[in-house]
Amino acid sequence: MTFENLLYAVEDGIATVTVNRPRALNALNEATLKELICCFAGIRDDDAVKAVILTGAGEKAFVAGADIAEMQSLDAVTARRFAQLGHQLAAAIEELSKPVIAAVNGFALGGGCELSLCCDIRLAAENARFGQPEVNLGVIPGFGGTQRLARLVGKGMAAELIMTGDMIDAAEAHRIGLANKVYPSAELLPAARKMAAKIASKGLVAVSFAKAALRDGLETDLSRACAREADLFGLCFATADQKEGMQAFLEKRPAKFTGK
Ligand code: CO8
Repeated sequence: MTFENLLYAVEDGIATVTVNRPRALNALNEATLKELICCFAGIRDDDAVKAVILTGAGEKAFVAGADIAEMQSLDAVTARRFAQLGHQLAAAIEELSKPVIAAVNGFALGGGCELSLCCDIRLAAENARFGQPEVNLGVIPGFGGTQRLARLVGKGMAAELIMTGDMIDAAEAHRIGLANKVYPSAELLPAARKMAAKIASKGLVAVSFAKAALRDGLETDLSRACAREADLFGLCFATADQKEGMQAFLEKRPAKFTGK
């Protein structure tokens, strides 16, 4: 797959998607959002891809938000459509059966922070900065920030970030649970690849069911969520990977998963 505003590479079953507009700190314009949606559809359909890393080009930014120059002239109708495009991308990432790791290599602001929130795991470089600065522009987060940030770090912390527009550094993001781990910049992508490879070595049907249970469970009450988990747990027993995983344990050897 080739794109104007993205770099795309697959190595050893791990796809790396790099938002590539460094001159605008990788800000998301409409064209880039459409390319990301198209890219994740391709990833969904490519059996060779087992895990995904999402990052930004250059040393300064993951994604510094939606493209303010492009957004400036939107009206109520076109702004809603733009936000819906963001939600379409969020759904493509969250409904993907493969794990997606955000490697946050600098500014993750506004739509950039929200993009990282759609990913399953966020790893941050020491120079990462997270924030929802929309109030500084007279708007609110429009790509799920008010919802996903509150679900991840709690309503009070989300309210503080969204209402003050303050940026936080990687250490603080880690402290509040927004970043899973923090690495020196040069170690971020190798660490993301290592984690992606580790997940890709597991039973991938189980990994996708775990992703679905986590995602769907947070959308509903505890008893329905546990029922969903039980359904998916049961379905695991229809897979070859369950048989291989348990057999391998009992035979004291590493499992050879096939993703079936
Ligand atoms: N949009 C467009 N251009 C941007 C953006 C952006 N979000 N961020 C940076 N740029 C551009 C700058 O205009 C500048 O361009 P130029 O060189 O042509 O003047 C270039 O990138 C470099 O930026 P700076 O010179 O400003 O670099 P600094 O190191 O001085 O500052 C900052 C870095 C602090 C990141 C600063 O650029 C900044 O504050 N950027 C804006 C951050 C922001 O407010 N983001 C939120 C945008 S609103 C949003 O995301 C709402 C999402 C809701 C809907 C989304 C649907 C998908």
